[in-house]
Amino acid sequence: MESRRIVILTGAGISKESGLDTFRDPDGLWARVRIEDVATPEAFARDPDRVHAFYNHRRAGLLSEDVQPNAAHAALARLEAEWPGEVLLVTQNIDDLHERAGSKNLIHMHGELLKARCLVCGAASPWREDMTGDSLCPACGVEGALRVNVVWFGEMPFEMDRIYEALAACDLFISIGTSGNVYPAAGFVAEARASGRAHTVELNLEPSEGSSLFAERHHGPAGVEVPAYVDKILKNGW
Ligand code: BV8
Repeated sequence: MESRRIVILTGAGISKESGLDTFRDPDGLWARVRIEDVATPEAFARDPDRVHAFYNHRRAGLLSEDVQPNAAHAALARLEAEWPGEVLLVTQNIDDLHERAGSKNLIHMHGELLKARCLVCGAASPWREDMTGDSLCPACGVEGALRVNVVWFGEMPFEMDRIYEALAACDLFISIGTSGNVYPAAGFVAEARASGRAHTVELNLEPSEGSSLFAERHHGPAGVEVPAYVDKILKNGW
């Protein structure tokens, strides 16, 4: 019985064809705003309203009805459903397109745009409307103590122990739609290779920063490359 384990890492490129911005493409988010102004704890302490506005704009965009999971998201959900061994999907993305496509064994290492975290009680609650300095925590009711439940630069990503364990034990590591600029995610391919067992594959529009570390690379849009690769491994393995 096939029990080989697969770990998948996704980045903003997998959601591009669904209409969401990437970060470092010429038309990406960091071409319009500076990380230091909207995506660090210091930025939030300095100007919380500006940080709330940045995430409120992205949340409203994600919730618009023309933003839907694309064929790449669907292919990964199919792989999880049909592959006999474990498939762990680690996403850097804060959108909910993987869940909406049906993926279940999923870690949002950089958090979730549709969740609020309370700085008083620590609860993470579903959150779909604009967040302001007066918003009430759904769990404890305190006013004005909410932040978006994402990991900013300088903060510890979520579930790192579980991710490193999965990388050390996997037989296949697939990296999809990420530029390989941000750590620790950019170091995952090296972690997977360290076991000496994992086959490593990059599916990206263009070579990423860490492209040379992958044993196999396919460059093109995720909506084309991911379904093709999933079909291939479901039929013939790797
Ligand atoms: C950490 C959530 C310690 C918020 C994000 C100084 C102080 C403190 C830390 C640092 C420092 N200097 C460096 C660091 C480390 C820092 C870092 O790596 N900085 C970089 C800029 C050098 N990292 C951190 O701070 C991390 N925390 O280090 O804690 C630690 C260390 C080890 C172990 C444990 C703890 C926290 C980083 C998380 C920050 N939060 N997002 C939000 O979303 O607003 S990061 C943000 O950028 C995204 O979440 C994403 O994770 C990340 C990378 O972006 P990508 O997803 O790769 O997107 P990008 O646009 O870059 O690339 C898109 C790719 O898709 C491109 O290659 C493109 O060609 C391709 N593409 C485009 N279209 C398509 C496509 N591919 C396929 N199909 C298409 N159609």
